[in-house]
Order: sequence, then C-alpha cells, then structure tokens
Amino acid sequence: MGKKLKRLFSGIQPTGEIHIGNYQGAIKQWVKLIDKYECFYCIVDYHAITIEYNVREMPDKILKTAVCLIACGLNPEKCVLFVQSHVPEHTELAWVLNTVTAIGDLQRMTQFKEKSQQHKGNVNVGLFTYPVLQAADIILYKADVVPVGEDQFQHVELSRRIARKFNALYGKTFPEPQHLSTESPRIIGLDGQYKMSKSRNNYIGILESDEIIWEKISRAVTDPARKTKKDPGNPEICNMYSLHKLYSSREEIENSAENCKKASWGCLDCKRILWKNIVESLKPIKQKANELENNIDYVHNILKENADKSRKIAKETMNEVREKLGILI
Ligand code: AQP
Repeated sequence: MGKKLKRLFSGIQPTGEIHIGNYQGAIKQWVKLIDKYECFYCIVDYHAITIEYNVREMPDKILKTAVCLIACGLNPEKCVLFVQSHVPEHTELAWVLNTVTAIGDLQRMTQFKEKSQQHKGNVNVGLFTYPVLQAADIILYKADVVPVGEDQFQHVELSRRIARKFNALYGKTFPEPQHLSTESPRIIGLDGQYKMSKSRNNYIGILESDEIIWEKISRAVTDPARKTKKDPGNPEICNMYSLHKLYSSREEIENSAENCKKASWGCLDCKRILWKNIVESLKPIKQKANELENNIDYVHNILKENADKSRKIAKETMNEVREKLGILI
C-alpha cells in the first residue's frame, strides 16, 4: 500500500473571469501538486457574495470557474473539485470558529481594509468575517498545506491561529495549515500598480480573445521614464518585463531588456512579443475550455459527485467538533 498523502486545500472565488494572476500565483501550482497531495480545490461561492454581484450571472460564473480550472489542467479524476455551498458544513464550522476568533485579528486583515475601501457602500459583516469562513474551508478537511498567492498568506496565517486556539480550548483536533507559495506569488495588474485582480479590471483573462488581450497589453502601463520611443527605460521597474520573465524565452527576455535600456525598441515592440507568447501559452487552455463548454453536463456532474466526496469528510469533522464542544448529538 502507498504512503498516505498529506492533504491540501485551496479555493478560488467565482467573481469573474480567471486571469493570469490567478493562474501564475495559484492554479499552475495546484496542477503540479495534484500527484503529491490529496487535493481539495473549492469554488468558494459563499465568499463571492460578500461583495455586490449579479444574482442571475452567478450560476454561470460558478460553472465557468470549474471549466477554467479543468482547462488549466486540474484533472477531476485526480483531485476533488467542488463548490463550497454544496457542503453546508463549511458555514457551520465557520460559526463555531467565529467564537474562537478575536475581533482585533480580523481588524488587522489587509484584504478587509482594501475591500472596505473598494466597496465603501457595502462593508458587510461577511466581508469582515471572510477569513473565518476561509479558516473553516481549510481546517474542515484537516488540510496540511494551502497553496495561495501572496495576498492570501495573512489569511492562512490567521487560519493557523484559529486552529491553534480551537485545539487549545477543546483538545487537539486540527493540524495547523501552512501556506505554499509559487515562484510568482504576486502578479501586478496592467495598471502597473495593484495586484492583478478581477474586481480592479486590470487583468488578462485566460479565455479572452487574442484581440482583446492585445488591446489590453498595448494600453498597459510601463516604466514612466519611457515618455517617448527615444527615452531609455529601466526594465526592472516595468511590469511588462516581469510578465516577459514568465512568458518569453531567455533570448527574448534579454533582448527586451537591452533594447529598452538603449531605447532602440519602443514599448509596443516589446509588448508585441509578450502578447504573442501569452496568446500562445493560453491556446491549449482555451481549446480545452471550449470542449468543456460544449459538454457542460459533464462539468455539472463532476461538481455534484465531488461535493458528495467532500461532504463525507466534512460530516466526520463536524461530528468530532460537536463532540469536542459538548454539543448534544
Ligand atoms: N495578482 C495575483 N498574483 C498572484 N496570485 C493571485 N491570486 C489572485 N490574484 C493574484 C491568487 O489566486 C487565488 C484565487 O484568488 P481568488 O479569486 O479567490 O481571490 P482574489 O485573490 O481576491 O482574486 P482577485 O482576482 O483579486 O478577485 P477579486 O477581485 O474578486 O477579489 C488565490 O490563491 C490568490 O492568492
């Protein structure tokens, strides 16, 4: 019999189109880790309702997120890909964890501060306790590791604190989950300022057409020193150069840097190469997504079957939690 694999959990919100920041910061690594861990990948729809959203579009967004994840290489035969709300134990455990989480800890969360600014008209309690639900998502499966982008490190650290506090109060129940980082934990958006993000609309979507991607790249912010084609630039502070490092060949990267420093290329020359490479890398993902969209019942079934698998484990954990809490069973 093979060695028991450690367990992994990670999630993504169905808040819009999956972008290359999600891919480079998280999903690419999720795919690589499938054979090394027992993997649970969750479409966290209850997290997505903490900001304003279009109710009618939500079911399609959830399905499209699943399509994109499978198209990116998450083989549903080898991991458990499911929807958070299909397993009610997530919200049940979140309630319990609310009672062991300090308000001060939640007030320190950078994401809460940023999202409160971004969504000033809708700073709801769900947005505030978002990290508690996230902790519940993770520890419900007693996950050992959580591969996420840099923006989520703080939340995973809080999940550890919450697990530790629960264990201290009620007896050892949960492992303390550790985050796993990728080589590109923070992809900056096309505004050259904020992290690439669905809600900031500064992203390149993995299913966007070649034309739209060119439109976006051609308008993307570069080194401000390059006011005209004749002004030399510093590639190290240009976000296009960071993306080149992820998508272009060594020779293309070196050429871009050199020609930028000497001002022998304009930014559009450099962007054209980047565009060609990004578009090329997305081709197989788009093709697979197209196939899946034509067979959406298959995707639906995967989500349904996997919710059953997740629920089995979730129920066991909740029974244990209730017993530890002294709740009459
Ligand atoms: N720019 C990024 N660089 C690296 N990693 C990123 N991730 C997101 N953006 C970047 C990682 O992708 C995973 C899924 O994220 P999510 O969609 O659940 O939540 P998010 O971080 O809030 O993503 P967005 O695009 O910024 O969504 P909105 O705008 O809706 O809030 C996570 O592991 C995340 O770290």
